[in-house]
Amino acid sequence: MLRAEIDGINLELEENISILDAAKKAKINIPTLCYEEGLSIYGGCRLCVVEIEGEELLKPACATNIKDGMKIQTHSKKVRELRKNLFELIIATHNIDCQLNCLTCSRANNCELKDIAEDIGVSKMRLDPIKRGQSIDNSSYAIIREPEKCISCNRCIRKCEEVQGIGIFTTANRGPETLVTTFKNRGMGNVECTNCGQCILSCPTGALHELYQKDSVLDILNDESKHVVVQTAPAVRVAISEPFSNQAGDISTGQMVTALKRLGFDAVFDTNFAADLTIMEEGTELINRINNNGRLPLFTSCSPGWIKFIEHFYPDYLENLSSAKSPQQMFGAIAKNYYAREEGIDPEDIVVVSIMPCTAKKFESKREEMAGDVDYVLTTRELASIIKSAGIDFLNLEETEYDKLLGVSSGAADIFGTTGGVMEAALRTASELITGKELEKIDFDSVRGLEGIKKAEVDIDGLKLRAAVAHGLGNARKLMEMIKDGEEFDFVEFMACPGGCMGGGGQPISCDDNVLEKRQKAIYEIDKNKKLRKSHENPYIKKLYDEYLEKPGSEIAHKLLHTKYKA
Ligand code: HC1
Repeated sequence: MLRAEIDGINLELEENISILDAAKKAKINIPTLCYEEGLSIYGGCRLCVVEIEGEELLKPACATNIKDGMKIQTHSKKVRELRKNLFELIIATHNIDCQLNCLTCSRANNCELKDIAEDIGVSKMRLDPIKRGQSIDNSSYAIIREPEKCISCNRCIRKCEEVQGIGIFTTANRGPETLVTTFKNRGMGNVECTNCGQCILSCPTGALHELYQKDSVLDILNDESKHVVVQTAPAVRVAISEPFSNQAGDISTGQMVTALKRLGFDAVFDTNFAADLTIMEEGTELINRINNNGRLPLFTSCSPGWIKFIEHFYPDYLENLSSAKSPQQMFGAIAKNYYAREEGIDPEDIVVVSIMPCTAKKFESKREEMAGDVDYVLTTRELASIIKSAGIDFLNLEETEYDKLLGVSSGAADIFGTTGGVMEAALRTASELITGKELEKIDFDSVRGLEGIKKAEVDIDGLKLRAAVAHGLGNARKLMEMIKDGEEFDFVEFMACPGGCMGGGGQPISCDDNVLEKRQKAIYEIDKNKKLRKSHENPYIKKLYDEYLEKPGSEIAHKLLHTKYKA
């Protein structure tokens, strides 16, 4: 044990703890900018400097470990003055003419710079911002980069490289001219970006944000000739309230449906209905591949960031991907065909809008393999912003149920929103369809939790199904290497984002360190409280097959719900 004193508070601390972490234990906030929990220490911004007794130079708290007997001041006069000067320098290299641009900035409502300026006590800027003449990168269907707003904190670089295992960002130039850019400045749409949007969650300034489609959706809602239907992804309902309440883990399904109705959507449906449908199609494919010596392991195909990843880095394994489209795309196909027929609406007049926790879903909807199933994709953040600007008091809304035909789903569909959920949903259905018996225990604990790679062997009446789950592309790469090295599985769930979709790049940006745990708990809570907990028991899925699709894997199901990815 070490002993140290921080701001007059005596602490007993374990070895190898940074001053920053030790201060947190003493409930002392030290401002940081380039630091992010879970990423390597960069120590570039120096805003977290502290004064250590007996040392002349101030030291960065994130990069300096506690030594026994240390006496530290985190907010002395010397510290505060240096922080102020450093902050002004950082801001000068960041073309945030905040007075002009704040109103339209993507981080206007939760700006880290604004918070830090307040913490440090900056009241006026003495330096003029340096304009670097960088133009906006809008080469991607999912993510926009505004280099003039970048302060080179390198968090996007480290997130992309260390967590996602990709590394599309790099730095160019030196000193005040330093820039974060992509390889040969080619643009996000022309490098190996998977569109996962994890960089957006790390960017403190709004230099990275999704490609906005808010205005297009508002315009289409005003077009009387169109029948506009909306679908909401499993993970949106456990995060949409965060921008209103500043608190994670609340379930707001009913309020979200009410808000969408108030915004003027003609029908409010659930992606979860299509998640149940996915289980029927993907489960059938799995059983067929096992019974007919098909290519194994079967890989899930619902995460578009993961699809882009395998296309870029493991094209030899594309045949392992399930041919099932993602629930988002299946929903669009069913809305424009079955729903159109049932309601007597010309499919040309149906517009499908998705609300997704994911930036890559924007890209997915534009893929040529998807044939216009979905017209617009909004992130959870975009929906929150539309709700706010419509003056809707979200937290106090009454609850409404989804519209019926494509709005009823099982708990198995709800858990799609967390890592392990697709696997568990598939196991519930596959077990019962193979054995013809009701499962005694419906929860598959071995695929739950936030461990990066999970493995399980499930005994289905003598059939030993070897399953694996990976979330976050860094873990996906590790699991792919295990598979390349000969480790054998039958079915593998891959999700591009840490935590699965609940941690998607389109979710509200949270400062709660436990946000994923809280959202995950909420997802399992929804599942636990549902009467219907298995995809194959969804009566509206049965109706869809009886009246339209015939049976899982039928010719028409293949035409509408399946696709093939090319390298
Ligand atoms: Fe997901 Fe999916 S679960 S990919 O994580 O299969 O985005 O939430 O909508 O399509 O259902 C995302 C979430 C989502 C699809 C489903």
